Amino acid sequence: KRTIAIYPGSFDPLTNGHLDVIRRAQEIFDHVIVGVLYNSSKKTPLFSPEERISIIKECFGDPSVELDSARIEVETFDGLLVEYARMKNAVAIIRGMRALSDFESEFQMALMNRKLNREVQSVFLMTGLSWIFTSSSIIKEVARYGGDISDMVPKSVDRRVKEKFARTVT
Ligand code: COD
Repeated sequence: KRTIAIYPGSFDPLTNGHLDVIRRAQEIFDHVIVGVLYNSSKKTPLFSPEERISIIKECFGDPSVELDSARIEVETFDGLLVEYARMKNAVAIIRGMRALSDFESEFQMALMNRKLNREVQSVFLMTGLSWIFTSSSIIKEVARYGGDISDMVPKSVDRRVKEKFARTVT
């Protein structure tokens, strides 16, 4: 039986930290579904869900990213994560952990998800040391003011973020 895991997130935009989590998830599960979901606590995204998906797909196609793209799917879902997991027959929800600050909200989310759906387990993968301070929000903040983010994101994300801010008057 194929084991399916969902890696849900905002991915606004994808970072090397996210890619690191996906690589680790591929070592455990047969199939990884990267789900671009809506986080109601995050206002005004930089990229639309469609743009985020096309960015992720573009990165997966790049051989230097070293992912087995045949075993990954990317899609968006508007609704409860646990419903999405049920629909996809996923056995696990993957989340990445950085510093201690991630713990509280992740713990809360995992317990709520367990209450809503007992058939799916939350699995936490620790970040690689290089990505401990990498987050989509810090990347956007740095890029908005012209800072260099090239060592924290895949090449195509660096380009797409630059394009976006070139068009946005700040
Ligand atoms: N290293 C390792 N992991 C990382 C890194 C890094 N540098 N950066 C981010 N991550 C991890 C995050 O910890 C997270 O686990 C994942 O990658 C995705 O991160 P984000 O920031 O893109 O996504 P979030 O945290 O905004 O995603 C939240 C969801 C969209 C999954 C959540 O809001 C949700 O489930 N929404 C659907 C509605 C729902 O079911 N809500 C009830 C939840 S209890």
